[in-house]
Amino acid sequence: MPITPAEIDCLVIVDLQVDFLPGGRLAVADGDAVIAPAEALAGRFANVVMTQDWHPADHISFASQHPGKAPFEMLALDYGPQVLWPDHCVIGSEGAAFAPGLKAVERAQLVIRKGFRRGVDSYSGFREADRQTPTGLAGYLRERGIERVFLCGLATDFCVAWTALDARAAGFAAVVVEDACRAIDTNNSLAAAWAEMEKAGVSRMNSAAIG
Ligand code: VGL
Ligand code: ZN
Repeated sequence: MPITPAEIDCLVIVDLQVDFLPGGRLAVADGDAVIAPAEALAGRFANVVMTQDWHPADHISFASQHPGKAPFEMLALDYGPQVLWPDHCVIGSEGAAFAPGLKAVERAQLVIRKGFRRGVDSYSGFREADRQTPTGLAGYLRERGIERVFLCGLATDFCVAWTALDARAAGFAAVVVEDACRAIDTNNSLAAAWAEMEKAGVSRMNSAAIG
């Protein structure tokens, strides 16, 4: 039996942005395959929120800011280990825009931008990488009476996973819609993310089961 999204449910579309799509600056393999299922899901939920990775040009997560470092290397920062990335989703750039023609943008009631502080990354739509600074999303969802979030978008092992984990930490039920996500998978990150999500009580579903 498919489950029907109700008023307590919210779809969270994570970072469906040009730089994460094929041809983008931090392209996720097969990333454009999530567009159709994400669009279909957006039409089935009364409540839709999107996140948008939104970095200043000199963001600390960019390998280009650390002489001698290359993308996908790790660096110890004051708030913990940080993967270094190619420059991506720079504020106002074309790469930071949502996937061209994405109709879900019209369905979205809120866009949460994250990672806009130079010195702190934010994979999660709820809390920055210092694990302290809130984005405001938990309060927004609570005020709207949301109890369960369904997550889709890019990338499964980073922004989708961290957002799902923080949804659980904030007291929401969390469901990752697997066929509507794709992963970066660097340094075993996908398996590690799923292990953490399972431990935290994040469930997984296919979009065919929702509607
Ligand atoms: C993401 C790496 C860096 C993501 C964002 O959306 O998963 N990954 N910034
Ligand atoms: Zn980023």
